[in-house]
Amino acid sequence: MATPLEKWVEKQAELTRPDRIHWCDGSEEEARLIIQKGMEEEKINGNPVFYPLNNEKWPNAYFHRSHPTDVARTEHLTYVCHPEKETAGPNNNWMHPEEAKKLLTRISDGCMRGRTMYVLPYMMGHPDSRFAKACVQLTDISYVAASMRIMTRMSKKVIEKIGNSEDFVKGLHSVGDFDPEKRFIMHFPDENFVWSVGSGYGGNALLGKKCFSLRIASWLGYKEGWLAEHMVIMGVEDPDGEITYIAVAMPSACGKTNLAMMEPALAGYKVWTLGDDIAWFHIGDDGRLYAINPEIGFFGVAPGTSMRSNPNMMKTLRCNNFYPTLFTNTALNLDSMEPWWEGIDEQPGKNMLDWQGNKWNLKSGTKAAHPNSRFTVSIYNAPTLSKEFDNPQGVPVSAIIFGGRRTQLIPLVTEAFDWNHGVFIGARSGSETTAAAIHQVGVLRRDPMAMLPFCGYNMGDYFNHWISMGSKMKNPPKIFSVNWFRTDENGKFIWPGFGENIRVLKWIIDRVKNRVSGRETSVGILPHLKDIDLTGIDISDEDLRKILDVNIKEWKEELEDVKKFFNSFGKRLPAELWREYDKVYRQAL
Ligand code: OXD
Ligand code: MN
Repeated sequence: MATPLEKWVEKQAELTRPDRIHWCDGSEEEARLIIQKGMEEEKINGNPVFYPLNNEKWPNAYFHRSHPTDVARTEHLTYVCHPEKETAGPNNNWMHPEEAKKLLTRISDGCMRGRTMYVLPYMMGHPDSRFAKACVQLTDISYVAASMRIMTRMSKKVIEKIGNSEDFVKGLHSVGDFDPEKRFIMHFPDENFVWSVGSGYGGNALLGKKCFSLRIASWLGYKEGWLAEHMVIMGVEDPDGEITYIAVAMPSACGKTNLAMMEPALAGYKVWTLGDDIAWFHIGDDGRLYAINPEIGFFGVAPGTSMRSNPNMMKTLRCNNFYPTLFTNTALNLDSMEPWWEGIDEQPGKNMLDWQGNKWNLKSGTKAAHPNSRFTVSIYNAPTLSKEFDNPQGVPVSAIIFGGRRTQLIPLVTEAFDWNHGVFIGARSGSETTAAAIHQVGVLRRDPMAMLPFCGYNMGDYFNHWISMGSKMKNPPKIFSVNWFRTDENGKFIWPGFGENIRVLKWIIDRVKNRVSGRETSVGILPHLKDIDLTGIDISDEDLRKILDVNIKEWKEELEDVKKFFNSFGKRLPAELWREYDKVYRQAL
């Protein structure tokens, strides 16, 4: 008798009609075979899916060049298909589930012809964790199969775990013919199902990541009393050897990965990495908030990554273990067969190809690597991996930080007065857009909790859920806002960032431990200048004052914009957030 899983796979195969079906077991040998198939048989735009790289310098690493139209998340083609539009909210594109399925059925008819369907069984979360979820994704491209094995706990044991149950998360993915006109990422939250066609890009095609672990999981969290968030999880060890766990929300390409594995510039501090993108939070019996990272890999932005900005990532990328490392849409040095990107430590070689495979040199006047070129690498390679990473309970979080890319206004660091004020800070957060999604780069958009593209339901309800989570915790984390990106009149960053950010984290930890007092302002609690440790860096008191300043006139403009944004959620915006808004607004007058 076929199991529900086997029946489901069979049904998808009847529609998509692959030549072969390969049930993956997650083994190392299988990963090698899949990559080999990508090098020798499968093609994108007439080119192999994978190229081998210099194994001595980049062990077990492979290069992938995507279809040129397929380089980032396509938010305008991403839909959340609740039965009611109102449930999806103004923050999501919506289509009725039946209509969406009809459309995708038409597009997917026979789409895997001539190809292999890979059946990928995987867990999001440690298999021993009661918060983990069993999932199965189908895909028709080796790149996605190989990437999913790096990013998730893929194993045939998941098939045994699912057994005869219908309770597993389903993902159906096909690259189709990469036609942007037939590209859709559709979510069916009530069925734990994601259907993605026309793209091989990580955020559109690795369905355990944004699609399940954020969009669908946020909906599950809303119904079941937990949170799925777009956050780093890190432990900061202080000179006494005590570790404080912190979760940090920042929009895409704002340096979350660098932060998660930072080499602190202050003596005696050490950062331990638990995750760079996704956190699932549950309230523990002790009334604290516990976080797990459901993933086991990094899908990070390559440009700007170097021994200066992120030495631990450079070591991670050059480490050899059970999992291969993939580079996507970087440039390629043809003499040494090494990946290259803007901001890496070495100069480009003489014989370079850009991310599209064209001859390139410094005079070409274009970027060699795509600004959203990526690496996919195992977290187990990281020298900073926390010893708590595989703890099925997760880690207790003492501080939540909301950040964004704001060249003006938002101070270097601010502490919320309490949980609800912290939720207000998260909800009003905005950031200047980057290349991680297809839209105009560098414009300010409100991005509450860095979840605007990832919240799988109405954000008004999501804010209510955050408020109610606070009321259920005896010991909620303190909430902060940070901004590393303030610029001066010449457009130069004022704060040095990277490993120097530990100076801000130190203040945050000192506040969590009640070691320092703060300065109350209308927008929150700010540090006294003397409490930011500046030993060993060259930043003037005047500059520090500037980035810890509260400019009331500018805040009034900001609040007007926040009001417009809040109004878009109508009655669903919680009264608590309007109360917090009014408090700040009144003081700013
Ligand atoms: C990511 C993103 O890739 O947020 O993590 O876009
Ligand atoms: Mn992300």
